[in-house]
Amino acid sequence: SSSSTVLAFDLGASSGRAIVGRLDSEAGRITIEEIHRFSNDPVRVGNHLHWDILRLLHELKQGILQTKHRGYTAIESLAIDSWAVDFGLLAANGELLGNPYHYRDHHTDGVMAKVISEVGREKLYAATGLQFLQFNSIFQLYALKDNNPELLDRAATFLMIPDLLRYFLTGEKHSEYTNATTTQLYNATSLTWDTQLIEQLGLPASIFLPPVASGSRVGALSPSVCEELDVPSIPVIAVGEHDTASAVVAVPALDDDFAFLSCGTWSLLGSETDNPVLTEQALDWNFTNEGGVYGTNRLLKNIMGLWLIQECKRTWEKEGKTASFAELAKQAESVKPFQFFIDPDDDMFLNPAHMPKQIQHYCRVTGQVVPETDGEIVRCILESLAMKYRFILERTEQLTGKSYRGLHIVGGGIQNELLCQFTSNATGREVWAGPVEGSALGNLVVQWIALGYIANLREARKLIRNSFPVKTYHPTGGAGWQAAYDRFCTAASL
Ligand code: ADP
Ligand code: LRH
Repeated sequence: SSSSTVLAFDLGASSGRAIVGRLDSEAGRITIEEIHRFSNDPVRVGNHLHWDILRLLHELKQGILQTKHRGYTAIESLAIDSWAVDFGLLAANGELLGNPYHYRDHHTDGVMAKVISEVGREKLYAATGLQFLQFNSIFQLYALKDNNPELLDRAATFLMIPDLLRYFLTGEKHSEYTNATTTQLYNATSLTWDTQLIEQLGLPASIFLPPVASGSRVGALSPSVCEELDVPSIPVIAVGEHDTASAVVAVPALDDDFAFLSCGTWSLLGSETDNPVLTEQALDWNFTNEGGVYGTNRLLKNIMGLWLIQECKRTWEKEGKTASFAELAKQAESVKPFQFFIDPDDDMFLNPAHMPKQIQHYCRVTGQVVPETDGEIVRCILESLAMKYRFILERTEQLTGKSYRGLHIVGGGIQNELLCQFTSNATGREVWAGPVEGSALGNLVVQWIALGYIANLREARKLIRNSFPVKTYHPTGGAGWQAAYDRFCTAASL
């Protein structure tokens, strides 16, 4: 038949969703229905921050139940994608050891410097192609050596978050390629775990499973899950299980060379390249090379993203104020432009106790006007993000030697239209916003490629382009943004 229905679970750091996708090959159209959405709330226990992994499993099961309740009786497959770098460790008997740590946990503070001094910055970059972020799996594992050695001693298997949840659903243990490349323990050239590096750091090489290619069939819902939920067994596919890999699959680009911004909790800005870019300049600018589906490479940089706003919102809610993301953007809109800038990527913003105060602190110590109202703080964040996007977009062009007419933005962040407009203004280029559910769509289409319904990545992008609206933003506000950019660079010491 020419139509197919599959299920995607897309877990972001702020929320997760279950989305059913229907492909009508004859009409060349995809339609989606969100059947379940849930917040993803990390839990602080003592001094540590963990993911609530069993609750996430519970929510996946609720999503599967919803397919039944909504009459989707012929789901051909399902797949999971999620944020990168985090993992669980299994004991020899297959049980999960401890609660996976959240990448913003402070157990990796200071660890990166130790590992760099042991291995060398150049050597680590040449091997893995990965940007240095203090929470990469390599630093988390190294931190465990000191803080929780019993856990590492007992570990038999390393599974990243989607691998782990998939294992809970199927009983099969597999490591998926795109996510493995975010650990900083995977060799970008030999495309295998870097056993030499792993052993040099005194980590157990035996816990890492050889990755399966994205788009592989990796089992089916286990008898125990089927019995519990009273559903038929559904085949499970390992898609680009890193959410950013899936988001970039869904960029509805017409050009072969395009720049993208995957905009959610994080802002990931860069371009697809045929091979990892491991130059001195890329290392110096700390760009990353992450594995994509079907042999693609993503050259990009993490920008702190809407985390800054999420954290302000969470803080204000604790203080008894309630304003939605849309309302906060509205408050920001009426604030006078270009009064205060931060470097969104300053380490001080990774996980501060009080985000609004941290932003005020940054402005104070850099000798700027200090934002006081909630609207002013949000304005400061949005303008600073847009400026940082310009900065990284221009560096991306220098690294690839290409120039980009505009910027594709996908993800939940496109609902912030002010941010999209600011980004167009700051970059002086068109912004093409959509689709909003980028990662889930990338997840869905790779399932359809695996099932034989879509020929390849190019066809998948064309289908997405034909099926979902893309909103174009044109630069406005002219010279003001140019002059302000120089002030941003000064405030951010760039
Ligand atoms: P993740 O997958 O990382 O959890 P999403 O892609 O779901 O993140 O994007 C969530 C972000 O989108 C929120 O942090 C918020 O800033 C933004 N957002 C969502 N809805 C709106 C809205 N109606 N108006 C403005 N911004 C929004
Ligand atoms: C975005 C993301 C990003 C990683 C971060 C930990 O959700 O996967 O690509 O760097 O989370």
